[in-house]
Amino acid sequence: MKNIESLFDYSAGQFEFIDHLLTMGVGVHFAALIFFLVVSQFVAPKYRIATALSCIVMVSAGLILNSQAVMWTDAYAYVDGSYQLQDLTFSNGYRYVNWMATIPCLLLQLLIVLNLKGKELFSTATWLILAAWGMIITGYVGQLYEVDDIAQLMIWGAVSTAFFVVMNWIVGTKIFKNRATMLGGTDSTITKVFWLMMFAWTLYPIAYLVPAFMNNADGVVLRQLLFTIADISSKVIYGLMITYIAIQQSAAAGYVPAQQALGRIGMDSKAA
Ligand code: RET
Repeated sequence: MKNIESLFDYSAGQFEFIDHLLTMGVGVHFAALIFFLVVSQFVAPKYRIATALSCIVMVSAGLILNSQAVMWTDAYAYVDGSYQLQDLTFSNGYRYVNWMATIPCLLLQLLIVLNLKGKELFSTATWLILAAWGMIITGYVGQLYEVDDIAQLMIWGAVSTAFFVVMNWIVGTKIFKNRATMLGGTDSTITKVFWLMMFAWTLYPIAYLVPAFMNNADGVVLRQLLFTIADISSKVIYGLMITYIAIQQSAAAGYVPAQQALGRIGMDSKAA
C-alpha cells in the first residue's frame, strides 16, 4: 500500500523541516520522561499510577518518533537538487499501531485523577478502550487507501469518527460529572484538560485527511507539523496537567511530600 509521502520530491527546506520536527518530538518526549520520573515521588500512591502511565507514554512515543525520523532520512537521498525516494518507503502507519498502546494509557490516567474506583473505573476504562481501538483500527485501514482511493479513505474515516465521538462523549460526561469529587481546586484544571483533549485529538483526523485536501509535498510537511503539535499537546502537556492535578490532590489529601513540593510546608515539617 502506498502513502502520499512516497509520491513527491522534497526541497531541502521541506525535507529538513520534517526531520527537525520528528527529532524535536523525540527530544521533548524523553526530556518529559525525566521530569515525570523525578516528580512521581511527590505524587501520593493513590495517584502515582497516573504519572507512571505518562512515563510509559513518553518512552513509547519517543521510540516511535525516533524510528519515524530514521525512516524518513533513510528513505530519501539528495539527487539533482531535491530529496527523492530510494528503495525504502516512509509510512505513518506505525503511529496508528503505537496509539493502540498509548491512547489506553492516556485515558486511564484521566480516570485515575478523576477519582474513579472499582467497578466504575473498570467498566468506563473498558468502554473507552474499546471505542479507542475501534477508532484506531478503522483509521489504520482507511489510511492504507490514501493514494489509490480517497472515497475509501473518507468512508473508513467516517466510521472511525463515529468511535471518536462515542469516546469523547464518555470522556466529557465523566469529567463533568466527577469533577465535583476533585480536591485542591483541580476541578477547574480538569475542565482545561477536557478542552486540551478536544483540540489536540482533533488534529489527528485533520492529519489523516491531508491527502484529500492538500495532495502535495507541502501537504506532507503540514501533516508532520499537525502530528507534532498533536503529540506534544496530547501526551506531554496533557501529562504535565494530569501530574499537576495528581500533586494538588495529593497535597489536599494530606500527603506530605506533595505539600513540601508545593512549598506549603517546610522541609522539616511532618504535616501541614
Ligand atoms: C483517525 C482516523 C480518522 C478519524 C479519526 C482518527 C482519530 C485519531 C485520534 C488519535 C489520537 C491519538 C493520540 C495519540 C497519543 O499517543 C484514527 C486519525 C477521528 C483521535 C491521542
